[in-house]
Amino acid sequence: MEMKELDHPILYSFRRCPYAMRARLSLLVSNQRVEIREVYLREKPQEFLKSSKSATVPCLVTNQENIDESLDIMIWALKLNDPYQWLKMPKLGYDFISQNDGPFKLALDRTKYHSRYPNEDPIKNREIASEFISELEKKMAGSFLFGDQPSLADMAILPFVRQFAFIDKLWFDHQSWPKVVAWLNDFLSSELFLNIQKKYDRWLPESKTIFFP
Ligand SMILES: N[C@@H](CCC(=O)N[C@@H](CS)C(=O)NCC(=O)O)C(=O)O
Repeated sequence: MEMKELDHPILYSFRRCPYAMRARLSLLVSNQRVEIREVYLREKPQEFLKSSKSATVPCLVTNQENIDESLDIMIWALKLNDPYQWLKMPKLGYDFISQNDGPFKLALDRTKYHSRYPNEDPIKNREIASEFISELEKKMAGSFLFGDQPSLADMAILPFVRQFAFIDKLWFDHQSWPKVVAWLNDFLSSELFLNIQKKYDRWLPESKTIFFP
């Protein structure tokens, strides 16, 4: 099959997905322009399904490869251009990301979507998720995990902490993790976050091209 050369990579994205958020954060900060295609997960377009092995967003299609994991998209973009040195972080940052993507996300889903997990106790799962937040609180070295500048770990984890916090924001804000609360609130009001959360119409094959950033 003949493949058309792309002028820009294509990002299949979904506004509210925390994995897609972190991909957009890195693409924005590294200023890697992509064609953004907003996918509705309930009605995934054929073009997306042909590109994404896992049928999950985000998925980045370049002329060389299809990158189907959000963390790999972050690293791909930052290796091209990392103006704020997000990649410069201690190994512990990668451990935090693994904990986030593994046990924390598992417990978060079992808290937030508890009706999908009738055999799971949402309170117990909220406690498990809270242990991770408490660990972040302990390690918070400044206004970010490793000091006063954000790293890959901050940006890879914040969209998930946001999702956990918004299950019950009042409850979240009243737990004994003030540094995490400030870290999240600063992120939510940042230019960076506002710029990755612009709304796009659902992509259809006949849609006109929309670039991000
Ligand atoms: N490991 C993937 C996971 C991405 C993921 O699970 N995305 C969700 C949306 S937040 C998804 O696309 N789910 C497929 C579906 O709901 O059909 C990554 O990091 O990119």
